[in-house]
Amino acid sequence: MNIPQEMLNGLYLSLRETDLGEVERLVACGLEQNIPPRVILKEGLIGAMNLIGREFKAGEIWVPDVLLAARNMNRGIEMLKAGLSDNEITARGKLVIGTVKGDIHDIGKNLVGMMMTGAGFQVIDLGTDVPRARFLEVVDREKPDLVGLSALLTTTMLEMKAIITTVRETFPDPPKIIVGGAPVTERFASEIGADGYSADAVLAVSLADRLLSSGRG
Ligand code: B1M
Repeated sequence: MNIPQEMLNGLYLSLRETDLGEVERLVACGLEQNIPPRVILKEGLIGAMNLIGREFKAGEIWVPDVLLAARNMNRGIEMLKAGLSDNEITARGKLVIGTVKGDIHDIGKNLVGMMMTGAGFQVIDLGTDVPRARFLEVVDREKPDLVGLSALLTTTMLEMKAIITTVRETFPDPPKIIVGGAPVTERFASEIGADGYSADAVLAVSLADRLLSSGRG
């Protein structure tokens, strides 16, 4: 069953205008009309978030708009979760993300996490100032496809290399590791052996897709 165009437009506008009540109303309305939760998720919420991501990249909207849109989208996903299989929730892959030890900057990392959620990844956010041991513990438990490391300080970005080395030494089949943050460059990422670097949250989604499809291919 397809989702009515009117509902698609409504979901996009309510996320764009950060109208949480309207997001909840439309998701509830879709469920009442027996539209499958995976359709509401993929076509409705993820479709709308992709458009919002493009607007952000084009400089038409700002960081707080995206953060609020993504927060409201998460509320919509919560309402759908009971009707989604684990497979449908993690369909595109699982990401563990965090800001490395010694660093409490989280705006960019949150943006990346939210864009990835918006694109259909399951995101486990470890927060900020995350010790290496915590990354190891969660990778061991969750077996993610990807680990995302964020750093905003020239001092803390060095911690990324230590995490990459330790993860690879610890796990025989390690997840792909992507890095980002204001001082991080493509060159630095390659020097520390990261699987990928992205300059912004929108590009992080295509990077993740690329890495996972090459891994699966
Ligand atoms: Co801090 N800070 N700060 N700060 N802060 C910077 C980073 C700094 C450049 C400011 C400056 O001096 N010009 C400077 C670092 C200098 C350096 O290392 N060379 C700095 C400093 C020095 C500090 C303190 C040490 C200050 C002090 O206490 N003396 C201190 C450090 C505390 C700590 O971490 N231990 C500190 C503290 C803070 C606040 C708490 C006040 C606050 C953070 C609030 C928060 O995050 N909740 C803060 C802020 C806001 C900034 C600036 C002004 C803005 C950062 C930001 O949120 N940008 C910043 C200056 C700047 O960057 N222009 C600065 C917006 C955000 C959307 O961009 O995080 O780059 P960004 O994320 C981008 C991309 O980088 C990418 O996607 C996002 C966009 O789409 N990206 C990824 C990010 N992570 C990614 C991960 C990926 C992929 C892409 O894959 C996993």
